[in-house]
Amino acid sequence: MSATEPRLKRERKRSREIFDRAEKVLVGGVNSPVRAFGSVGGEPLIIERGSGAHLYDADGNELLDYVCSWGAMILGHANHAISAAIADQAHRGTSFGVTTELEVELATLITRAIPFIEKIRFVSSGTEATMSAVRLARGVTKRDFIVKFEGCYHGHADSFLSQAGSGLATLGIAECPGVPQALAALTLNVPYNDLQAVERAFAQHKGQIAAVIVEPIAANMGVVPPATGFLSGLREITRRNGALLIVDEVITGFRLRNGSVQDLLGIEADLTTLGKIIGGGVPVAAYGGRSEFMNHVAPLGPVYQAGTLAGNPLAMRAGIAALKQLTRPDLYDEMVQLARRLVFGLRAELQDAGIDAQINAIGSLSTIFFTPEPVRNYTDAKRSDTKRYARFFREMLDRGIFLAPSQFEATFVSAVHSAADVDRTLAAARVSLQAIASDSGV
Ligand code: KE4
Repeated sequence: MSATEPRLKRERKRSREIFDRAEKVLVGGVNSPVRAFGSVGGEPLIIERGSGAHLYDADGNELLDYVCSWGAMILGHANHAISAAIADQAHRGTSFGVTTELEVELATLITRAIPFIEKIRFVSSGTEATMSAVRLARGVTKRDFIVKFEGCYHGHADSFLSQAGSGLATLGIAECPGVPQALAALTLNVPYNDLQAVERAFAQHKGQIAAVIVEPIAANMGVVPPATGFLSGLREITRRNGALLIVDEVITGFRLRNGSVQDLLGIEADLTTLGKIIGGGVPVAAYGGRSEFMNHVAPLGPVYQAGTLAGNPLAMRAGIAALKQLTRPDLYDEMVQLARRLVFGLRAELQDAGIDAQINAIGSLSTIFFTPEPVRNYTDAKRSDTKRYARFFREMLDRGIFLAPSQFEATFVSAVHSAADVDRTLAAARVSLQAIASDSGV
């Protein structure tokens, strides 16, 4: 069967039956909203297993995976070393609620890779990491306001759920019900890449802003790279105003290099959050920074944060097995080369199909925006033709290519995608884009 033929040939009977049952016991049939495919239409996937760069649904359909569990699976699915480490630890105990040497080992791997993180605290999700980092910043500065950027997403803690990206952007939720107005008012949203807006926020809230939290490369409004000078400007403004800079690297941590993307972007945060890749596909996230800040966290200081399964040995083993593989020479160069092949190829296919679109790309991250204008912030991203993105998503999925089920997410190339995978993707894109180009604008 050619790469361009619709591949989801098998009637997805079993997937549909499972999803019907899922909808009876899981809210919307999912455990995270974006998995419901609300903005792209079609039936949500039911995945049975993954291997390398491929997923297999409940009906045995094979899919080439560019979601990679939202970036976590940089080494692909069922990575042998990670699976072996998890299997071994399972027989030694999965959680003790007491410190193990494994936590020290993973923390040491991270702090060696990111020296400006002197101390770390493991948690079980990116949300916990960012929520805790903001609480710490408020505790250290004794200030209440925070600045975040429209379209950035830092997890689902109350302070982040206004003008947020990812699932909220996907569902068009600008302000989330259930967040007390008094708390929401303490979050100041400004446009990404707009330093003047940040200056204005500080001028209007002198001495009141505890921190600025930022994705160093925005990936939850689709991929939007930082403008030249934006991040260094944030560093200068926060330092000048006595606020902390929190850089949220839940996606970018170990994504573009074996460590922090901040080294590539010329900044050093006061606090950095990590997740996804550092757990090797098992729940691990972390926040960390210089001891002068981290030592305010309990039990050393009064800023409280805790977690039953934080640093559990099963997760630590997975994270250690993952990070030890990211030191392989050329691993990142090869990923970037492959990502470039994909992006340049897609740009050529879009041009051949006569479709106006932008592809924002950096490292192994990219997003197609169906708009003729550059996408530099959330307002630009929302101008994209999301119906056309949804159509492209469905056409590609029918040909066995699983892209992000939302315009406001990123496409991830992993270390196990191959040149043949990219060529297969480009062949499917050619046919999909030609099918779309003949639509009346959808
Ligand atoms: P979690 O709580 O979902 O582990 O992490 C929250 C988070 C924090 N910071 C950044 C930059 C993030 O991207 C995320 C979570 N990412 C989304 C996808 N863009 C998770 C996918 C989902 O919500 O299902």
